Amino acid sequence: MDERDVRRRTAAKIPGPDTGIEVRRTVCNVCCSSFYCGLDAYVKDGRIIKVEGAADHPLNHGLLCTKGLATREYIYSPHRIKTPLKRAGARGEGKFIPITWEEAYVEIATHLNRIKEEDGPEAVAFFSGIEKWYQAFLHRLAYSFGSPNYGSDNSTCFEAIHMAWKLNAGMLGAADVEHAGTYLAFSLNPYYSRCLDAVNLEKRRAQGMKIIVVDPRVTPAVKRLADIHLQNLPGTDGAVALGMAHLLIRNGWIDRDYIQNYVYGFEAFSRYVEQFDPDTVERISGVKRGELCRAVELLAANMPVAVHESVSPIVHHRNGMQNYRAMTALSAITGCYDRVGGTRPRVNTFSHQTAGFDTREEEFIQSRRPKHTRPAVGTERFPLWEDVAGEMQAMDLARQILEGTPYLVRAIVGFGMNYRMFPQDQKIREALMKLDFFVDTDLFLTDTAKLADIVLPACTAAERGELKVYRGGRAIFTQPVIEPLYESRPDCRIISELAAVLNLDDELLRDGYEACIRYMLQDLSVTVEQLKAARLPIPVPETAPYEERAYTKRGYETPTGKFELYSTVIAALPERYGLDPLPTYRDSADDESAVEYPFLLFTGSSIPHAYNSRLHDISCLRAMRPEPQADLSLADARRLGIEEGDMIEISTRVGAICLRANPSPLIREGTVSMFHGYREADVNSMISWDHLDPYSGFPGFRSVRCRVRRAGEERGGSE
Ligand SMILES: Nc1nc2c(c(=O)[nH]1)N[C@H]1C(S)=C(S)[C@@H](COP(=O)(O)OP(=O)(O)OC[C@H]3O[C@@H](n4cnc5c(=O)[nH]c(N)nc54)[C@H](O)[C@@H]3O)O[C@H]1N2
Ligand SMILES: Nc1nc2c(c(=O)[nH]1)N[C@H]1C(S)=C(S)[C@@H](COP(=O)(O)OP(=O)(O)OC[C@H]3O[C@@H](n4cnc5c(=O)[nH]c(N)nc54)[C@H](O)[C@@H]3O)O[C@H]1N2
Ligand SMILES: [Mo]
Repeated sequence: MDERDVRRRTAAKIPGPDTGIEVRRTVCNVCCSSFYCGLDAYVKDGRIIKVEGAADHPLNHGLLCTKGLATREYIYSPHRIKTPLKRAGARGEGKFIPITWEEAYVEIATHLNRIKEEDGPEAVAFFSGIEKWYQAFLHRLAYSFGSPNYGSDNSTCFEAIHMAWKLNAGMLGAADVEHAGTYLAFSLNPYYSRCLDAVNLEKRRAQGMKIIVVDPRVTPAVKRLADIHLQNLPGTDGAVALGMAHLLIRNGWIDRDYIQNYVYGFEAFSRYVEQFDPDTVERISGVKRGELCRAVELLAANMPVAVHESVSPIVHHRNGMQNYRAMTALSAITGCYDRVGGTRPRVNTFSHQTAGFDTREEEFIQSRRPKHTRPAVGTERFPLWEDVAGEMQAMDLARQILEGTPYLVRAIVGFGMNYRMFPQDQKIREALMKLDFFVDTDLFLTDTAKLADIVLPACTAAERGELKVYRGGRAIFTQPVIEPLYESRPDCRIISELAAVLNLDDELLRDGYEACIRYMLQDLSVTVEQLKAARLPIPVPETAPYEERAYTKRGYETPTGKFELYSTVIAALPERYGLDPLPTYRDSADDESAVEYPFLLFTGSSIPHAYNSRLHDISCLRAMRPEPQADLSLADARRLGIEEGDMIEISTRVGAICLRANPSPLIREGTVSMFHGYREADVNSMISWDHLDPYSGFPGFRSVRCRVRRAGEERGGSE
């Protein structure tokens, strides 16, 4: 082959000894909590020059979404932090000087150990953003340090769903889509948030599975998947579910045997749902009575029903946890819980993924849980929280820092912390400004990192090796495909090194990531060596096949051993909390302000090309929706004289922002939809930090009263 040929092959990125291009296997980690798609990185001279989906990977079969395809731009972003940094100017000024890792560690150890000595270990909180891969390690670090104050995105994401399941059935449930007759999907748009699920749902629909989508918006899922779309108002899912229960019970489309043997509180529940007749449900939720009846008929005729386990929209409301319990009640009264084609009980295997085998991850964390500490942040305010989540409810963190009650929190050790994920984020920002010491670890110098005293550079999944587990009982230990860029390090290495410099009595954590993984996998017959040598996730022999009703027969892990429609755990709480044992429905939006703030703002639906606050600076992705926008219905826009692209002001009792209007036929009248994550249109600055679900502490991100007007107009023109 002549030189020209090699040049052409190199330009075409063809791997081979002549071109010096090697294909190395890793995983895509942009959607850190959803899928870990197999990724082939084409590497030349230590640099990734191209990525594609791994064709032979059992999960994604070569597919990659827009976000994964931007992996190279993400890894080589000019905003990556290159070295550890130390604050040079005033806090928040964003001025830093580069320092060495050793200097950074000395600073961190000195400050944290001093604060611990002065005010106790609880005065130091450890907080992680949504990135999952190091969370168990950071949790253990907090515990070994002696602080119960480890918290994470769990304070706003998914964990309220776990709470609902735990109260009802003692453990998590997962919809068995593979065998369902009907898929009852409250809030479903996998085309944007869980792309691979969309592929599977299309296949299942072609095989005859019926799909009912409950969603305030008309989405690709509604268009491509739904047999019936119930377009409800945000936050009214509880009423819709209770209305379905009403119809199922009234028509006798329930499983009396199952109810009699395995359900607790059915009588009280069925009395309660009597009031949720289709007319009432229509009045509350906006779902037409005929549509509700049609949906219930469809699912009754196509059993078993699998109720979709949404990730967060259902629980991002002040009555969210209860709404979710109402949804899960449908599985119980139809006898579809712990059943093929219904909902299967599940336990997390590792790092928030369910793979069907057990690891010692939970023990890895809990064995270090400090005893006799002061209560973790938020756990007195939200009494159900700690038992389920095993961490602080960070929605109370800003308040505790600012007020200093019941005790001082003076320092935060942040990993991937993004203050903008909090409601009324100016409060948590104010709290971060007030801290004696704040260290943040991230890939990028984010607005949160800019508030830190010390910033540590982490690396991406391509630059590290880690355990990943997969549905169907598979696992792999990935290998780095390139060296960590600049001076960045894998988070888990940083955590181990922190354990050492803080002089913690935790040998295992100090021994590093791999030693900890060996500990967690010790009961399995696969070895770390085998997992490391694998190109594809390999089967773990200890994976237990699902056995229908096995869990039911053993008795659920609830106080009564039954599926609790009436929660005995809630009933046992002191009355002052005012929490209901039945999955009662309440208006999630603050109705007192409905006249002044007539619109219902719901925020946070996933956009295809960004992941929360990530990827907004990647130009090829940003180009798809360059500016933040607010979607509102065509009718509302017409009434307010708003046209596409007009600047509008959206305001709530807490704040206001201006952004462009996107009148859309896909939105319900009376509602406004906005994506979160845009720093120049920070929707969370308008959502009160007190707008929280009293059961879970979750913020009501998706039902906030607001008003809308064209920007620059006097108040007279507003609505
Ligand atoms: N209004 C509104 N607000 C919301 C929501 C909503 O629906 N509406 N949703 C809520 C939900 S469900 C969630 S999960 C949160 C989002 O939770 P966030 O934690 O805000 O999620 P991200 O923006 O994805 O990631 C946070 C940070 O992690 C960093 N990061 C990425 N990978 C790594 C890594 O490997 N190591 C380290 N150290 N850092 C890394 C990123 O650069 C980013 O700065 O937002 C919540 N806030
Ligand atoms: N591309 C992309 N993917 C993501 C993320 C991202 O930012 N971008 N974020 C990740 C994170 S942190 C999370 S938690 C998940 C969330 O993922 P999902 O749980 O899938 O949630 P969303 O995509 O936010 O919303 C799904 C649908 O719920 C609807 N919805 C909103 N409010 C309500 C309501 O009150 N009731 C009902 N029935 N429907 C409602 C929305 O209109 C939307 O169409 O996605 C993850 N995946
Ligand atoms: Mo989330």
